Amino acid sequence: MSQTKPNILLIYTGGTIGMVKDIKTGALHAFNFKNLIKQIPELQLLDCNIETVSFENPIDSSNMNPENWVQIAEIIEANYNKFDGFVVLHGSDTMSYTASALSFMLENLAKPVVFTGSQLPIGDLRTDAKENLITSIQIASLQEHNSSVIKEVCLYFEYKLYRGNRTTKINAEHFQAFNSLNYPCLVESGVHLKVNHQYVLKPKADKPLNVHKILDNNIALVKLFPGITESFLRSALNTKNLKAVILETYGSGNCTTGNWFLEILKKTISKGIAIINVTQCVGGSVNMGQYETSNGLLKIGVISGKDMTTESAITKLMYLLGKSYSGKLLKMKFETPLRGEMS
Ligand code: ASN
Repeated sequence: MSQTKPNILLIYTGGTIGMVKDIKTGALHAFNFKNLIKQIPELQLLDCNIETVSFENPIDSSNMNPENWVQIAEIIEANYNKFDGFVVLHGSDTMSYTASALSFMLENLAKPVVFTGSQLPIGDLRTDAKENLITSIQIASLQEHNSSVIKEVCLYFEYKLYRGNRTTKINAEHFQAFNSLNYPCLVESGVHLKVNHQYVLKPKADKPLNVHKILDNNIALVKLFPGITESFLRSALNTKNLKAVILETYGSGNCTTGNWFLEILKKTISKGIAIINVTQCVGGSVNMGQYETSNGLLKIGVISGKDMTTESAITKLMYLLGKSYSGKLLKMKFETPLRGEMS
């Protein structure tokens, strides 16, 4: 057992958790991080040392972008040896994207990186922020045999810790804003913290953290819907500098068998643009070939996103394209689980 208290770094990026209402407009906007800490004197009761660092200009997470992901990764990289765990305060709207991105960017991570936020500001009487923040810090502090219990990028919200790259925001109203339908939760918070050890990633201990900072966002996301037009699809896939497209298909990876549709996709692939199939469903997996309506995709060389979330597929694609993978190598890498993001 470690004799010293774990050191936790709290990274504040913005989000509802630290917002206040503009008296004139009634709209929520980010406010100074120091005020956030003042709101939670309970933090002093935790059995760990907490240091904080904040984005110079905290943002609503709808303004998050890959440069901000690099910013978060660099804060973790610069402080990796000094701290035992990291808690990232982030708006809930795009938290699943950021958590997924960071999971790919932080290779050989052997310490917890816990994303959390809230649905109501921390100063609100009925806030969910305090529980989310306090338990996230406790989870990031969990140690066993002198090493962190959680060694991956995860997301804590409303009594559950999930693998970050398995989550999706499912509700803008409920305190349970996230879900992870294709992977069980890692920790449940009740009277005790129940760690589901069998589901936690166990990375090889001897490799140093390797931070990947090049992300290529020359990608597109196309969600299929009955009635999608040829002209829309054609123009979307003709986007300048496009390197890969994520197609959100129906059910287990199905789409129309219309000739025009498969012809456009075939032509796109022949130009060296990769096409990835993920499902619109929040749970379950793409299984090309199970139905006639997905057989065509399989034949023309569409890549399977299997049971990945769209958030994870987008960020994994940016990460792999950032390594300049293309063709068969991109397909092979994409279809291989890298950080527990697919089954
Ligand atoms: N718009 C907010 C954000 O994502 C929503 C939230 O944090 N609950 O920054």
